[in-house]
Amino acid sequence: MAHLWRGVIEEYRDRLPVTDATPVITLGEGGTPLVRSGWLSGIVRGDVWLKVEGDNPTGSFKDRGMTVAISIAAGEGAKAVVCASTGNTSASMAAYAASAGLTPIVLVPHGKISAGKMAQAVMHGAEVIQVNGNFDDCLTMSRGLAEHYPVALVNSVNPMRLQGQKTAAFEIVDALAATPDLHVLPVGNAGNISAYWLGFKEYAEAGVATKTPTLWGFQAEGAAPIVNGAPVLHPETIASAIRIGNPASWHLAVAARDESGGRIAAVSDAQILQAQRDLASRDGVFVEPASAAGVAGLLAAAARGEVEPDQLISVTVTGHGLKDTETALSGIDSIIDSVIEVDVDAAAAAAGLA
Ligand code: AN7
Repeated sequence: MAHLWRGVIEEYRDRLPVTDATPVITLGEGGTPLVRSGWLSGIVRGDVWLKVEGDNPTGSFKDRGMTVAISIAAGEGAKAVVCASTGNTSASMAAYAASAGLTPIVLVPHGKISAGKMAQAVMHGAEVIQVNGNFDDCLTMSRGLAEHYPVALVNSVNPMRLQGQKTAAFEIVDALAATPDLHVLPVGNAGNISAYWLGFKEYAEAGVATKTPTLWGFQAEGAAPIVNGAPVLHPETIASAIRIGNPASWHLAVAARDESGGRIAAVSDAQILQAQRDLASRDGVFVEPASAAGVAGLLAAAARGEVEPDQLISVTVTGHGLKDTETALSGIDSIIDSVIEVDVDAAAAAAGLA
């Protein structure tokens, strides 16, 4: 039976703050694959599923929130939209703004955005403003712009973003026809963990889900304000998407952690890069570094014997590996294995077949 996935607003309209008058700005986001990870399942002696959010239209989970935020902004007559970003929010906002005919204005930390994400914002027609500061400075500025100038703010402090992003939790429960015991994901500005908690709670309260999962969030060691219990003035990590020192949804994330009986912990850049390589080479799922933080955290917990066996576990991998090929390849000694002449036997020898 033919079925066209209609994007998260139409698929979950009755659970989203839209009306019949809201123009639906969609690129077909959501409906992303849930891929079983055999090696992770083996390591934790449970059943581990990856929610592959890099398969969204602009390559990250941000599209779920952006379809709702941009639709609402367009419906309210906005002409321009603004966000601060480590790269994915700006790529997503620029695409949805282009589709809606709005002017996208992007504030990013100078020199700290991957080339792929920058290309997306530029190609979608954004006014890209590089700021000599970090993400947190950009967010302060973007709030200031929205307060004093005719431009709508679509960072995740806009509650419409979390409303859209909660649909990922719905999809996991719908696809598994069960509620995970544990859900794991990266944490940066802390909107997504807050949104998942909204979604899981809503499904449980509506009786669609039988329970809520425990939530485990992972920050990068050099950008772990929630773990440290204090803002990080100069956050540093190779996972540029989560290089954030003062998350906007800090309190919501802590509430999600505590209400779910979960944890927010830190992983090192080395653990992140190893998890990224393992996901790519063992599961065939290529994610960007930040996206591997959840898997890195799950592995670290398993190594300490902290993962109970026989659990149903979902792990969100948040963005596509093609977003940042430079970082992915930075840890690889040589990306060219061999250069040969046009000769089958030489190819066989180079490939180790002969
Ligand atoms: C791939 O784009 O904050 O904890 O400005 O791009 O909801 O912030 C990106 C965040 C995880 C963290 N994985 O999610 C931005 C931005 C990827 C990301 C996160 C981000 P939140």
